[in-house]
Amino acid sequence: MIIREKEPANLEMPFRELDGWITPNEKFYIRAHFPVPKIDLASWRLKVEGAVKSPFRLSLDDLRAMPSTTLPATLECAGNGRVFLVPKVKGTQWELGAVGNAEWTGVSLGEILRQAGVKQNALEVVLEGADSGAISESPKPAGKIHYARSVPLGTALDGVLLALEMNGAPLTPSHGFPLRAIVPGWFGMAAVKWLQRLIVTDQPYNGYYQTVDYAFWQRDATGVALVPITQLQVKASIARPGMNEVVAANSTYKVSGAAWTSEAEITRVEVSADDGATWSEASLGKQTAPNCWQLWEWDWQTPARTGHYILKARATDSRGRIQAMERDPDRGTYEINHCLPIEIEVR
Ligand SMILES: Nc1nc2c(c(=O)[nH]1)N[C@H]1C(S)=C(S)[C@@H](COP(=O)(O)O)O[C@H]1N2
Ligand SMILES: [Mo]
Repeated sequence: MIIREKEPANLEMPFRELDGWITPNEKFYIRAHFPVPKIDLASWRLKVEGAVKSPFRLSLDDLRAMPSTTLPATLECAGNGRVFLVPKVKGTQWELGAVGNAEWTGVSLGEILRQAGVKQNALEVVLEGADSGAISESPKPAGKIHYARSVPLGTALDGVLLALEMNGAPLTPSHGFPLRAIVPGWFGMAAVKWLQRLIVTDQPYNGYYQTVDYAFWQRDATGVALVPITQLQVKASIARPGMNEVVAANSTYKVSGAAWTSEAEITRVEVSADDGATWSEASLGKQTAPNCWQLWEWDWQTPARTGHYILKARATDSRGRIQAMERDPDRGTYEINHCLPIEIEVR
């Protein structure tokens, strides 16, 4: 793993090593804002509170005794690919590997909310982690805060898994043991780890990681407004060749990678070996599932002429959304899904 930060651990998978639809746990990127919280399992409870008829607490055994669901989902950090932004921006300088696809097992959040009885005026559910710390950059609240994020009630009732396991093994401390949220089709920041509290609110939640961080400028008929980052954006990413790789001239090179989107399927991946002048269609891997990436590959007849080349990949989804060639500056330091240039050397 590539170490982006030692403490808290922020680790990236060398994306060149992508070699299967499921990312093994030890290769799955780790993103954390604060150190892994110490959790005493004997006293740990998931608290369910706020705009509910009967607030309650669940122990780990209670959760394990509930009906369980297993589903695969792709998680991508909203800052994945940040190293490509020009000019350079602040934030973890992820290359391509802050993304992975895993099978998650746990309890549906909807089931828990139905047990608590959501009140008529409920609007959102705040997912709060047990980790906390002080923010260093302004604007910032004073003192320590917990990592927290919200989802709209509709998503909470139907589209969130509270996961106990990742690829058939209990979550590791870095990935959120004992319990984390998985919001399929959303960027990673919604997948709150070390869950300790679910708070049903009757107001929009304006927490730090919802408004100051993990937000972008959205333009519509009313003008421009800062809104929370939510769903994954259509994107194809090149695993091989890797950045600055040397490729043999006059040969066949299997260019490969993965592509993903949200609430749609990837219908097409194209690859360009001449910085976007011409495109060829890649073949898509057979394994797919909703809100999961799809692998793809393309046989490149490498040129006879040696030198510097730029590869790009471009995905299209079943809703007709095509990956943009140019960066949308309103996305700030997040949602880096324009076609990224992979510079290589043909020798
Ligand atoms: N409690 C808590 N949950 C969190 C975070 C965090 O810092 N604290 N980071 C989020 C971000 S930004 C991402 S991309 C994912 C990463 O999940 P992973 O480390 O299991 O890959 O966790 C999310 N959940
Ligand atoms: Mo993230």
